[in-house]
Amino acid sequence: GPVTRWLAAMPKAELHLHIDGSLRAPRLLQLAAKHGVSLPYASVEEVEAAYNFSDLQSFLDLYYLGASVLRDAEDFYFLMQDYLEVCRVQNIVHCEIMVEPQTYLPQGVELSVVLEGFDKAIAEAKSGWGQSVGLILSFLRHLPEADALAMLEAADPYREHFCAIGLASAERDFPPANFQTLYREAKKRGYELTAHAGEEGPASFIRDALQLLKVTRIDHGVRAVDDADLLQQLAADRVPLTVCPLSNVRLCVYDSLSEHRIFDLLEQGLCITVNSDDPAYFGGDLLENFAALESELDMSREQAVMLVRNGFEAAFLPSDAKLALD
Ligand code: ES4
Ligand code: ZN
Repeated sequence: GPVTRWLAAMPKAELHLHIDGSLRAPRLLQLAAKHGVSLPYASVEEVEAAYNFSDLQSFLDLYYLGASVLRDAEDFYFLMQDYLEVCRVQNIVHCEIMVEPQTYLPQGVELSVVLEGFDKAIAEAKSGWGQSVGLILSFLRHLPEADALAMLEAADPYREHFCAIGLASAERDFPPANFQTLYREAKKRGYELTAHAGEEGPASFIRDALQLLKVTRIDHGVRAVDDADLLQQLAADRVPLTVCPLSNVRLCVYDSLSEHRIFDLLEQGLCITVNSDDPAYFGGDLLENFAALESELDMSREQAVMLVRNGFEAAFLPSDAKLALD
């Protein structure tokens, strides 16, 4: 629609993007063939037909299977290059990308290899068109906190590569309370702090992420609608929520976008941002998420501008850098 066409040319930020979730079917099949990894798919069509999810776990099973084809620095270079090309085309001038190094350990891939590939693609995008990129060191909550702590330490030599830490994967059985030592250790090291909370899990997990983990931003956070006091606190403190509309529908958090409460949250004064989460799996990049808000929820120009501005307000950037980008 007209609002989305207008947004296309506007500089935007994206703050909630799992790099493994940007691995598209053609690249997935290419890398599987390169490394002789057998997958239950014979074609792009078969891959995409499998992306039909009933909940978060049914998605995560295919997400980790897909990420298992990533083996050497060249693979990580191509993966990052593909996403940064989307940033260029969609005018996403600043992005914060979640990297989940624990995902690659079963394949014997170390963090140094991952960052070698990512760094090359990021350096090219920075010098090529001035792309701004932050990396978020994101941990897998279905694994023990001790594993996360070991990865946090393994990342110490690469501290300057990351702006923040995050917490992803299966939420419901793995509450924020399990990761208090991890977040205390990360804060000591000077990382910014974010965590997935209130996607499939209850509003109380958002409270716990704020109180126990001391996060300053919440990934998803849509279940805050169930807790009026929490909504007031989120609005008063301008705690950003990185909302992912197409993700929420594809993972059945909402039956359809028409039931999404994103504009109620925005009107209540919360710092709501729009993001694509896992665009290869959920059917759209950032602009397609905005397009869906326009077609299904009648997003106005005023609402669109607030969402875009919030993306820069919520970014883990020094305030002077934000003004330069905004
Ligand atoms: C994720 Cl949508 C979502 N939720 C939690 N963890 C994730 N990892 C990748 N995508
Ligand atoms: Zn996510």
